[in-house]
Amino acid sequence: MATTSTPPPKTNRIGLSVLDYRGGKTTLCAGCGHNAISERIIDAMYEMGVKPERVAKLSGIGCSSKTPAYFMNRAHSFNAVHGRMPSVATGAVLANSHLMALGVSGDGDTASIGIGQFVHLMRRNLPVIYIIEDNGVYGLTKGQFSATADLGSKLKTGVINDLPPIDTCALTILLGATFVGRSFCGDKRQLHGMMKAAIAHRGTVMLDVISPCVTFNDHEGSTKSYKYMKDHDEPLQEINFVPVFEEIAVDYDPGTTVEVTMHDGSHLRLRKLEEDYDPTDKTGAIKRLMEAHEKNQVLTGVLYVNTQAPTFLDMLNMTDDPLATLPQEVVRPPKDVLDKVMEEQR
Ligand SMILES: Cc1ncc(C[n+]2csc(CCOP(=O)(O)OP(=O)(O)O)c2C)c(N)n1
Ligand code: SF4
Ligand SMILES: [Mg+2]
Repeated sequence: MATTSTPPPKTNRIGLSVLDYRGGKTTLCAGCGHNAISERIIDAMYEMGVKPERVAKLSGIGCSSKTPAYFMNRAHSFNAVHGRMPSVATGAVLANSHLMALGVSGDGDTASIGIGQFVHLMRRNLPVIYIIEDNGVYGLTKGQFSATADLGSKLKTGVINDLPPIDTCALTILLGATFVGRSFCGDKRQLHGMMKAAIAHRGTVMLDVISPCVTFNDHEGSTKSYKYMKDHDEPLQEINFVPVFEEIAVDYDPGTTVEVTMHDGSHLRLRKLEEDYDPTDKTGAIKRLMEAHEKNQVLTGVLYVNTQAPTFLDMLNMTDDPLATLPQEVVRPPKDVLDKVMEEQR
């Protein structure tokens, strides 16, 4: 008699199924952009075959900062104080350089209360993937404008924002982040490619992902709504990422493609939609962002990438073995050496 059996789940190159990358059930509002970003993180980590136990999820406070609970429940996790995730991330990476640090924050957590810590993280080129789930408001505290809200954007109550926004991409390109991109949670394909490249990058990745707050900032007059993004999204490139463990199939006309070789040998292919856009040109990237603001465009894609800059770990000349794993006899001078130092002070 024939028996029916369910086929074994599909697995990645380290033998894990996508279920191994899942987390708790989301408690965010249905349709919140942040949920779509969690899904892209799950897909990218699964496809890149990242061991969940190697990942340290870090966040601050906000709806966005709650999301690490909704993916990769086998990873390490630290929910820091509001706006203070960068210092926790720095400490974690310095103590254990083998961890892959994944910071998830909001526009309020980053650009309002957290701006002081954020700017110093960005100028160090610490290996960390820092994602801003950007909805232009403090969703968790019921929708006040954040520092990324655009000039003239309107709240549900009719209040108009009369302050200019902080462009986190222009700011972090200037500060020294080495992989800077902007995407939209509704652009599954683009965000997916960018996430995978972010995983392959060694240095600071800053991804600003426009992620509409359906409850407080998705109405007519908001510049961070699904409709506004659909009408004003200006993609710079078509992104194709080929991980080092996959065979490279040439599918782009080389004349219109920029290819970046990542630290692990993976290839990031950017088919230019704008002929003159060069993502390795820092000044050009900032200029193009400024021009987009003037035209009310939201420029998306890989805005800047630099795979040559030394990381904070290189600059500090850290040991290959993580500090956290070094035994006492290595990190602590023996008693006779300490006695000698004390003797010299007398
Ligand atoms: C020190 C401190 N100040 C203020 C608050 C209140 N608070 C909680 S979340 C938040 C803003 C969160 O906004 P954002 O980072 O954009 O996250 P979102 O909820 O929009 O995803 C504020 C002001 C707090 N928790 N702690
Ligand atoms: S309040 Fe806004 S940001 Fe928070 S979960 Fe709901 S839709 Fe998302
Ligand atoms: Mg927000």
